[in-house]
Amino acid sequence: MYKLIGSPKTRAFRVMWMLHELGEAFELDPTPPRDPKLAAINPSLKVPVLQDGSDYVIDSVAICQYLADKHGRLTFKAGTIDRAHQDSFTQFAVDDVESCIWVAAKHTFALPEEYRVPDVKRACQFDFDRAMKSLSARLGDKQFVMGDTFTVPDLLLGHTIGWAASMKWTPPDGNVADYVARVRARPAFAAATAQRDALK
Ligand SMILES: N[C@@H](CCC(=O)N[C@@H](CS)C(=O)NCC(=O)O)C(=O)O
Repeated sequence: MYKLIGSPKTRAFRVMWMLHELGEAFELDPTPPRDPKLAAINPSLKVPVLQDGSDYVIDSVAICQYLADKHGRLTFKAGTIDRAHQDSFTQFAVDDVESCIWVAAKHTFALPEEYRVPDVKRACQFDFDRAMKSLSARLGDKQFVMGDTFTVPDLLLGHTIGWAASMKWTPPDGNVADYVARVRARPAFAAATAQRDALK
């Protein structure tokens, strides 16, 4: 059975959601970020970490893609043009969407206080709004970024754009807002949310 290490209030939530999508059993170890016990597994002391047998995989995106590949679901096959487009959306989720949210979050609470520059958040919001316009154009009237098939980048975008709402950043009414609502209405998202909230 898999073991997921990381408080579900963190990016570990993505992996929980993924495991629920796949219907895979897992043990949850809600270790918080920067816990010294992480040092032996991840020198950056970040979560999540997935334990698979005697192996540990770090980074939520790598873990989600690994699980999708291993179980042959929520992904196109490596080496196909569809996979190239899918991976392009994954990179977009990380580079264009997550990076501005994470930088803003760091300058709100994560960095030591003396390193926080509050004005950075305005620039991050500008970047986020730009990413939402780009996503709107790339998504068009498709159900999911790759068409009718829900894949790894949909999970990452659904999680990350939802996270942005905690800073009151939301996509304008339209195809992206509808897409995010659609993705977050999935039963596996509800199951992961219930599991997270039960730990509060
Ligand atoms: N790219 C990594 C980022 C992991 C990450 O930054 N996790 C946060 C919690 S969501 C963390 O552990 N932060 C501790 C720190 O930045 O020191 C991933 O997606 O897993």
